[in-house]
Amino acid sequence: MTCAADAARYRELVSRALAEALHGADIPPRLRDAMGYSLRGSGKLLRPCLALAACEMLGGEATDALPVACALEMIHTYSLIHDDLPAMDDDDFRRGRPSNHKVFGEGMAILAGDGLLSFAFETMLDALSLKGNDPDYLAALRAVARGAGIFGMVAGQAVDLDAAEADSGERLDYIHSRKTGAMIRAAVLAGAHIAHADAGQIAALSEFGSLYGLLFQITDDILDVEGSFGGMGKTLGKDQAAHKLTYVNLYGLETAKKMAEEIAAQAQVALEPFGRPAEYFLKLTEDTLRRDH
Ligand code: GRG
Repeated sequence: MTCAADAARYRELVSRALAEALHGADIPPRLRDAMGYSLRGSGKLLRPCLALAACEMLGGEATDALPVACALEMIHTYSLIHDDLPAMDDDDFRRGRPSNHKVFGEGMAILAGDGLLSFAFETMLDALSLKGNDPDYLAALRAVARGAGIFGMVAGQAVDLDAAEADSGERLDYIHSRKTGAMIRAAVLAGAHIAHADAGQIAALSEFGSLYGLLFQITDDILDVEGSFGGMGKTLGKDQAAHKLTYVNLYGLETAKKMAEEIAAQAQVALEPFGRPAEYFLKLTEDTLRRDH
């Protein structure tokens, strides 16, 4: 099977499972609508795909990682809903449509995010229970919790909120390794744990996940300058205008592009221990370097 076919299969699996996740849930209809509006938007499903691909690369079944993959997308979606709020990044558009709070109001958008975060953990705990509390499955949950929480994405967002101006590369790395990188790394590690990865495989994939997360963020910063609304589905140029701490603002566009090339090469080296089965990740790294959305 080709990488593109794998990607399409992963997306199909995750989209279907996400559509079913809230179906018929006995919860307030407007809350369900607000959660579903963002969860079933036109996101790339990157984090779920990373988890499924890591699991399969190490000989596991993609379906075993599916609940965790869905949970990753729920957590990612909550973070986007909250990030778009006026108190945070104040964005009116996301994934090519009005942001959640523009449609449902700020209060309901906050609750939709809260609901998705809690539901993500409920989804993973139900799966853990079905797996007889398998310690590797538990390690996957822990990786997700760590990536999403106060040592990961929330920490990065907290520091970003206070960093108005582009100042140091150290602070930039702190923010992005947590705000964007931690969930990406967690997705790869979670899939690997579910496939019962050994310590060496976890170490190599931790390195790959960190490098790939950094590549994703640098290319996101580049696309904030060079991308289009049609491709990215959100307002662009805001970071530039606000002199936000981004790779482009700190190092300049050309240097940021060179950095992306170097990080992509390092990410591919980190995959060497896995040989041919790492083809999906090798191609993904290449595609991310050249991405326009
Ligand atoms: C609210 C705790 C909290 C955190 C918010 C994710 C995030 C942290 C903020 C979003 C803004 C941001 C960091 C953008 C840079 C990279 C990024 C995460 C882009 C969005 O992810 P994609 O491109 O989006 O995977 P889709 O829509 O495809 O899912």
